[in-house]
Amino acid sequence: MAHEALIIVDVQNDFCPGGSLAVPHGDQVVDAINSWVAERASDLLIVTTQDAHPPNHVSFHAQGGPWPPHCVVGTWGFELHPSLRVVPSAQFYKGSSPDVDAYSGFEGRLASSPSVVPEKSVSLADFLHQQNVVALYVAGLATDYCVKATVLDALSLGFPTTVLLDGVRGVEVHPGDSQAALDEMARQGARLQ
Ligand code: VGL
Ligand code: ZN
Repeated sequence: MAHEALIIVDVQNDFCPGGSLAVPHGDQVVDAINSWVAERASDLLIVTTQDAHPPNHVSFHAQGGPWPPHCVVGTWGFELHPSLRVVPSAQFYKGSSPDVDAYSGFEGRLASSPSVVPEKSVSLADFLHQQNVVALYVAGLATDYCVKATVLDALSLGFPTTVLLDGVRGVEVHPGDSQAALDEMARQGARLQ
């Protein structure tokens, strides 16, 4: 049977206020996602993605990368926000190898534990195809990085894709980055809802 799926991108403690790479008002996406899911018909497939970095990840300042350490597997900051009230059908992890960064959820791999993510395990695209997913909704953090990359990959794979505007927030390293990201997603064919 054909399904629609919601991809919840990186709603992790480190991207919320109090975390090491806090997105302003990042925690506001949690209520928005909970409400949206509660109002949906039950045939919605839900998947989560998580940034799942080792302590020496290439994107961290100590390795010359652009970010403070964040979402290190095994830490509180890696965990999904505790108020997120969803039961995902599958959880995908990305950025697991020390020397490669990954913004898009489509670089994520299915694993039963985030500390062992086999490079050859099922990708998000494989999973969505196996489940006969025909359209996607995307919410989460951050609008101007991982949400944007995930949405652009979804569109290139041919999925009709809707961004839930209440359910996304951006880092805004430069003011206007989130709006520019949304404009780019729309230009590539995303529906903004
Ligand atoms: C992200 C910066 C670094 C994200 C991940 O989830 O948008 N941003 N790593
Ligand atoms: Zn990261």
